[in-house]
Amino acid sequence: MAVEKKEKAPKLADPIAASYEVSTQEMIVRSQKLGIDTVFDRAVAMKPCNIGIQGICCKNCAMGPCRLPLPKGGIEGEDTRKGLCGATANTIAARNFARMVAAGAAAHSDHGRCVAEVFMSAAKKETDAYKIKDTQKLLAVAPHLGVATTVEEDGETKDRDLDEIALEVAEVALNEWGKAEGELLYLKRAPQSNYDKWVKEGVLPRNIDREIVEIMHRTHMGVDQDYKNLIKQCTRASLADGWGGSMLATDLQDVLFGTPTPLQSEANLGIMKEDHVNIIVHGHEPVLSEMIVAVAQTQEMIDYAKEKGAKGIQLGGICCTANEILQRHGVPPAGNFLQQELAIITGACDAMVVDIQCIMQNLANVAKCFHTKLITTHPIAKMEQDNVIHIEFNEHYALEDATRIVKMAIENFQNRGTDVMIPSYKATQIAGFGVESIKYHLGGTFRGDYYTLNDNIINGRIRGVAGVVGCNNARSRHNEVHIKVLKELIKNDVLVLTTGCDGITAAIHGLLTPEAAQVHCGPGLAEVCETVGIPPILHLGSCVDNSRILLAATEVVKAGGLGSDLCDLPVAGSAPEWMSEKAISIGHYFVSSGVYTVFGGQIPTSGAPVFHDYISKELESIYGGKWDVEPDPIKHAWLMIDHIDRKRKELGIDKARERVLMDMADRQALEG
Ligand code: BF8
Repeated sequence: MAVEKKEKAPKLADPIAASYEVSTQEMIVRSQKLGIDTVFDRAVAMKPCNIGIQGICCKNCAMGPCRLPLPKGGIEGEDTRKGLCGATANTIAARNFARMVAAGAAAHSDHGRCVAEVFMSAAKKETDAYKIKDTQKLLAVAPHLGVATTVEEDGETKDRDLDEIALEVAEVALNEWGKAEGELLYLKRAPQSNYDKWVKEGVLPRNIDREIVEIMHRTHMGVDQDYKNLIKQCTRASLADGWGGSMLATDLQDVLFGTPTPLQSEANLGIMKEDHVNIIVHGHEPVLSEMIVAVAQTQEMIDYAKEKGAKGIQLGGICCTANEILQRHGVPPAGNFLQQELAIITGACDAMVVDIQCIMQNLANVAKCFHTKLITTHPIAKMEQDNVIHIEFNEHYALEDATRIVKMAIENFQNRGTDVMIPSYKATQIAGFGVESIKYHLGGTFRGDYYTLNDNIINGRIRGVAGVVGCNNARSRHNEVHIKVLKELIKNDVLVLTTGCDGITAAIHGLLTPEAAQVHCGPGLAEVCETVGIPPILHLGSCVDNSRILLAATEVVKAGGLGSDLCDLPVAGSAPEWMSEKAISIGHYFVSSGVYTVFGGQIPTSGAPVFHDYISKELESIYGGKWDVEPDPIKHAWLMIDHIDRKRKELGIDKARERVLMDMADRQALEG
C-alpha cells in the first residue's frame, strides 16, 4: 500500500521572539493567519551558512567555491588552511570584506552621483521641478569645493552670481567621481591631524569611482594577497564614501531641497489611515519622493482623493527615503527595514513607490495578495514579477511622473478590500537635526559653534557622544538590540546621534522627544536636554547623512578642549543590528576616521582570526579607530562607554566638574 507523503507545515516565526515592537508582532500574527510569509518566517525556515558568516568562503574563481572552516577547537600552531590557489583564510576574509566595502561605497556614492546629476540639471535650469532652494548652504558648500563665492572687481569684493556658483559647484562635484588627478576635495574638511594620517598612510582617495573599481581589481583571483594591503584599499574606498559620495549626497540634497531643521512628526505603522489614500515611499534617493510630497500636498490631488471617497492623502516612508522626507517635510516613517512587507499587509497601502537599496523582492509577492500598486522608479532597480509597475524617474519630467504615481494611488483607493488592519501604535518624534541645528541648539548664544556642547562634555554632564546607526537584521530580534543599546547609552549620559533605521527605531519606541530625557537619561544629559529642549537622541537623517556625524564630530574638535584628532574625542560608533554592505563601508570610514566602532551580531571576519585581530586591534595604532563586535546590547553599550571614559581620562576630564564657561586660554591649557 502506498504511503501518502505528508507535506511538512512550514516553520513560522514566533511573533514575540521575532520583534520587540508591538505593531510588528501584531502584523506578523496577521500575515501568518493570511498565509503570507514575511522575512521573519523566512529567517526561521532558512539558517545562514555557517562558513559564509565567518567570511571564509571564496567564490572569486571557478575552481571554488573554496571553503576554509575553522577547525573545531580553533587553530593550534600554524594556520595551514588554504584554497586551491593557496589563498589563506586572511586573504579570503579580507577580500570578502573589501568587496562589501566596495558595494557599500558604490551604493552611497552612486546615490550621490544621481543627486549631483539632478543638481546639474537644476543649475543649468533644464528642469522646472528642481531649483536651488537653500542658497545659504550653497554658499557654505562652495568653498569646500574650491568654488569662489565672491569676485574682485574694480578693487572691490563683490558677491558672485548664485547661478554661476551653482553651476560651478555642480561641475566640480560631478568631477569628484572620475577626475584624473589629485585627491577628493572634501578630505580637507576633516581635522588636520586626521588628514595628515591619511597622507602618511598613503590612503587619500583619488576619486570616488576609482577606489571602488580598484577593490574589484585587487580582489580578482590572483591579485592582492596581503590582508593589510587590502585593508588599505578598504580605507581609501570607504573614505571616498564618507568624505566623498555620501557627503556630496547630503550637501547637494540640502542645497536642492533645504537643510533640515528640527520638526515634529510621528512614526510607526499606525501613521497609516484607513480613510485616507496611503502612499508609502521606500528606498533611499529623495529626488522623486520630494516631488511626490509636493504633488500629494496640492489641493488638486487632495480634491481628487476626496472625489474617489477618501478623506485625504497620507504619505509615509520606509527606510532612508523615509528619513529624507521626514527630515525636510515631517512626513512620518511607517516603519524601518524589517517592517516593509508589513506596511502592505495592513491592506491599506494603495501604492508603494520604491527607488533603490534595501527593497525586498518579496514585496512583489506580498503586493500580489492585496490591491497595492508596487511601483519601481529607478532604471537600475527593477523587479522580475509581473505585478510590478515601472515608472522611470526622469528629472526633466519629475513632476509629471510624480503626478501619475499619486493619481494611480488615489484611483486604487476604491479597490481596497474590506480586510484592513492598521495597528494603532505610533509615537511622536522630534527629528530634523544636522550639523547646523546642533550648532544652533548646543552652540553659545553669541557664538554660533559647538562651545556649549564641548563645555558640557568637559564638565561631565555629557559623558560623551555616540553615533548609533544602521539597519535591522532578521537574525536578531527586531529593534531589541537598537533600543537596549540606546537606552543604556543615554542612561549613562551619552548623547546619541542617529541615522538610518536606528533613527526610525528610536522614534517608534518614543526616544526622540525631549520628554524622553527625563524618563531615560542620566541626570547630566537629562539636565542638558531639558535646558535646551532637545531629545537625548538627535536624528540626523538617512545613511548618507552619516557624513553629518563626521562633520559634527569635526566641529567638536574645532571648538577646542577635546583634542585635535577625531580619535581624541570621547566618542564611539555603533551599528547594533547591521545587515547591509553599506554598513560595512560606514563602519570602515568611521574606523579610518578615528572612531571606535562596535557592530552587533557578527561581522564576517571571525573565520580568519589574524585578519580579525588586525582590524579590531592593530588599526587603532594607525588611524586611532578600530572595529569591535558585540551582540549583547548591554555589553555592546558598555564597550562604547568604557572607550568614552578612556578618552575622557586621556583628555584629563575624567572627573566630572562643576560647569565653568571656559575661554580659549583655559582650553589651550587643558590641551597642553
Ligand atoms: O541606508 S539602515 S536597512 S535603510 S542600509 Fe537599509 Fe540599513 Fe536601513 Fe538606509 Ni542604511
